[in-house]
Amino acid sequence: MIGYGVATSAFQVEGGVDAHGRGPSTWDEFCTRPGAIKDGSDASIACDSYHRFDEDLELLVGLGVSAYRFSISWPRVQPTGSGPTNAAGLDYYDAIVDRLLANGIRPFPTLFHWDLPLALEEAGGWPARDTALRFAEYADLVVSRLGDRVGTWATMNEPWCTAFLGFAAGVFAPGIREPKLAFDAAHHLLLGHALAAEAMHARDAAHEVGIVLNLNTVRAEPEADAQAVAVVEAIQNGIWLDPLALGSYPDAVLVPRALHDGDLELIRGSADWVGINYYTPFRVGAPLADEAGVGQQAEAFPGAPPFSFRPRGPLTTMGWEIDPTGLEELIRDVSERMPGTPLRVTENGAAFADTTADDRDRIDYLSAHLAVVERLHADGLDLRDYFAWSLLDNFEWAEGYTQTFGLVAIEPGTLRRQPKASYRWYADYIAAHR
Ligand code: IFM
Repeated sequence: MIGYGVATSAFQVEGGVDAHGRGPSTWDEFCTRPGAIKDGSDASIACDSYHRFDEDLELLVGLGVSAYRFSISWPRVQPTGSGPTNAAGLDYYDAIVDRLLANGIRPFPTLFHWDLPLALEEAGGWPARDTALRFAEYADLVVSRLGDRVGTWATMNEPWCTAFLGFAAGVFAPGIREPKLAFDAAHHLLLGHALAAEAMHARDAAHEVGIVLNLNTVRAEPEADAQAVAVVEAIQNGIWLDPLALGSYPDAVLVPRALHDGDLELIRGSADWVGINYYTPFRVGAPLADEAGVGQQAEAFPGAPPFSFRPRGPLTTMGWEIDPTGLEELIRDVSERMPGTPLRVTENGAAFADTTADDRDRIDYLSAHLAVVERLHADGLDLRDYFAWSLLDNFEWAEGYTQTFGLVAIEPGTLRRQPKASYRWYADYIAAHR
């Protein structure tokens, strides 16, 4: 049976960045840099979910979800990323877990959704091996507190974004453009996942520890450079799936300098399940004459010969092509590359302008993608959950508040939650498919 849920992440919804001993994160700092966030905003208040979890819970109950995917803020739990725990931070998530369970909702936490404690970023961040070790300690301390009630865990969310948008394109925190560091960061994110899984399993072998990846179906336009297509595929998908499934890095990518003997043996087989975040396929074409093929996103694929992304309409306001067949191809591909590994769709959704609360375009998007999930599940693929992104309109990273993915809008100023038509539609869908 598929579990239907919704997803959020701590930095995007919580706010309360100074509350009860939370330390600063790399994203708090990144938001202060002129030009880093499109609308000059930050996430200091966001949806204020830190203080309004009651309201969010009411929305979750109204939807009838079987699971809620949220993330735990590392700097709230361990303000400097190592050393003493902030008791108030752990208490906060402990209460969330209890309240979800009391309402029949399975807590589905992610341990790292990009908000690295700033002290760790200043000590080298993910390109430094020590960050992977600290992550495993943090994972262990969270599981030691919540592990009696939480059985399924995600370690990392979309490590590609942290590594390649953060260290190659430089458009995400920490805003660095040194591709070799991106490969080192990628390796340490995988290593951190594997070390955390080891520590969590040592506490209780029954914990199901997975990793959430933003994988993409990569489509080649006729004039595309084959090597560019291979590099895009390898950096988006293979650099994560191959070490996890095969214990090796794909030929098309630079082998990280950070690789030590024994690391790949540790990483191989370390994911009890894989979460797929799918929004759009990537269509790779020849470079465009006016920009020599190097757009902001192309910089996130170091080593690729010049190319351009050529999304075909219809597009969401993120400029992402809408194509549910890409989800089907992707899930089939991942299930072949990771045989026997349960899969989940851990994020899927769309940003639209939402000029009225009647967001028919989002309903169409979700229903088309859910139809794929139902079909694949009926075909016998081991697909366990589907999470719509997102419960709430929230802080969309470098896009600030300019992109709205929520089933529920947030009224500016009052932060009042205003369910859209898609919220009611999803509630009906869940009720009909339970
Ligand atoms: O908002 C993000 C989320 O944090 C990670 N996955 C993609 C979403 C939409 O861009």
